Amino acid sequence: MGNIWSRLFRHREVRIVLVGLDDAGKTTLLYKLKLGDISHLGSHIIPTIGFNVESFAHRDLQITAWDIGSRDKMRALFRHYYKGADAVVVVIDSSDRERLDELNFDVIKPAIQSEELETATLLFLANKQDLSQAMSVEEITEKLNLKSIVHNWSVFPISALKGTGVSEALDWLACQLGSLQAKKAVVAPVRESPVLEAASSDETDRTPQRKDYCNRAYTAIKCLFKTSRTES
Ligand SMILES: Nc1nc2c(ncn2[C@@H]2O[C@H](COP(=O)(O)OP(=O)(O)OP(=O)(O)O)[C@@H](O)[C@H]2O)c(=O)[nH]1
Ligand SMILES: [Mg+2]
Repeated sequence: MGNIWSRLFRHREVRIVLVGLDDAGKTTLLYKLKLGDISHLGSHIIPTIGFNVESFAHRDLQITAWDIGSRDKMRALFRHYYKGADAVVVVIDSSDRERLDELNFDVIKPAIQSEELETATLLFLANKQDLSQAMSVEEITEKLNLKSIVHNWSVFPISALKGTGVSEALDWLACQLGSLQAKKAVVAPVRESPVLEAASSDETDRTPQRKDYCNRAYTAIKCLFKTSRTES
């Protein structure tokens, strides 16, 4: 009985590493995940020298997240943090078109070629979506050639500063790392808002909603498949 109880309610411990270029928003994301409200931090988040590490619960996972400072010379040190990592989260400044090649060369390529990360999940976060000049997920996927990656990966649009998109991305990640609670959350049907339903007589107004259903259904199917493989 005790065994079943602890299997159902245990917090599985996982380790994730946040990487990217400097100024991408890794530390902002780390504290958003840890604290929820970061409005009081204001300008207290300064460029990271070395690393920050924080632990927090998400669904039935206990996540330890390592946020590695990414000024030029520090990027060579990323690989030292990869051993034992369940996932790598690549935080991208979506408003910075100029540095996508640098990101690919200095961060993404070394990560996907790293032996330590052969079985790790890769989560790409298109951060700073609150900025008007932010690139879309589609544009980033194409420019970084993400579809050629053989790892288990996905990309989500977020704003670490505002918190938008963060829980969806984290649910996807948790799901890939075996969280039963995250699986239930993404499988749960999205209720259609009566207000939206009444207001959107025009077919085109409903397209984003349908797209959302499709995205969630796709995530749920992938998630179910993944979890059943983990369980068997
Ligand atoms: N507009 C906007 N700004 C953001 C967002 N996330 C982070 N920033 C800003 O981007 C700047 C850099 O954020 P950090 O979290 O320090 O970036 P970092 O990736 O940790 O950078 P290093 O420590 O140098 O590697 C700060 O001014 C943040 O306020 C976001 O979602 N939207
Ligand atoms: Mg930082």
